[in-house]
Amino acid sequence: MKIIYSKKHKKHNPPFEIYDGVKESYAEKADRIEGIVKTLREKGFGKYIQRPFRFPKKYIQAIHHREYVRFLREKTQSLKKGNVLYPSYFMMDTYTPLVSGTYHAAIESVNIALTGAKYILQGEPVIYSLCRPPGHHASEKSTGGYCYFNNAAIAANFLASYGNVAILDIDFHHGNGTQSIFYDRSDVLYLSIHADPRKRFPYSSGFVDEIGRGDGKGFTKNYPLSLGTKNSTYLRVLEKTIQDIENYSPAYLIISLGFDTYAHDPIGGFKLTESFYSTIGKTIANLHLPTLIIQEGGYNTKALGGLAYNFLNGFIK
Ligand code: SP5
Ligand code: ZN
Repeated sequence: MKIIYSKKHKKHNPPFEIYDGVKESYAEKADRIEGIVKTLREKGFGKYIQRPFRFPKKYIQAIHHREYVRFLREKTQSLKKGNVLYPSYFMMDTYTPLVSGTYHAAIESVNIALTGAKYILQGEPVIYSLCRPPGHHASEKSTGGYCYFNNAAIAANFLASYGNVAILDIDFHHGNGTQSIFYDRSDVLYLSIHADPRKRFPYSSGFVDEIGRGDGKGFTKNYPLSLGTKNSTYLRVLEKTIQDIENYSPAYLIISLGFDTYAHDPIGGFKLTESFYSTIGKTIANLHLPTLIIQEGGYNTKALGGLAYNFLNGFIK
């Protein structure tokens, strides 16, 4: 399996986030991706592409407003090394600050997703795009939830020129950005399994009555689950989404993959076990669709490598 990676993510290193008015260490750390790479290397898993291709800005501008893209570029350029910028216009929460390396890292994260999509078009059956920063909370003109550009949405929009795309979002949090971006479209199906938004970020979306609008009506589907959800319940719901995808019969599948569903994730709240990730991978692989796996969240830096290995190994078996 090809794994797309770049070391440029390390330039994005916010020192803290603010939660309940308290400064806490930044959960979306560089060690997340480095930990995954370390474990997969030790196990001899995957073939690394270390230099993602570069793509024209038009692919980002197809999803994000030009003023938003310009804001992120110019603001980060104006920041001195070590400076941090917290909420302002285009920035809606206290988890998603700008530092001097943020824009370049976020652009490279998009390149990682698009490089994966390009390989899928060339006939690769499955690609793992190790995106960081993550993307699924970023909407047309807003950062949020550690996300700046919506990597999965940009890749989905790129692939949608060649055939319908289903996005299966299995991060612990609802992908409000991705939902919003495709809410009116029928050529991209958005499905998400996530924590009850009344209890967890992003709070304001991810409810079952959000089903799309206009042409997109019926092409968004949310599966919120209670905190404490275990393997067995999760698998039943995952199988429902597999049925939804079969009914839709897309040409391509994108997985927004979060490991914050893990029982010992520091900010999650489900009870999924380590070995269960191979069942998740295997269940999705049964669709036999060309699949682009995009990394989203997951914050137990020590466990992430094992979780990724189990998921990917389950997928290819
Ligand atoms: C991509 C992704 O998974 N984004 C998640 C964004 C959630 N951010 C809010 C969580 C704040 C966590 N800090 C809680 C520490 C409790 N002491
Ligand atoms: Zn998440």
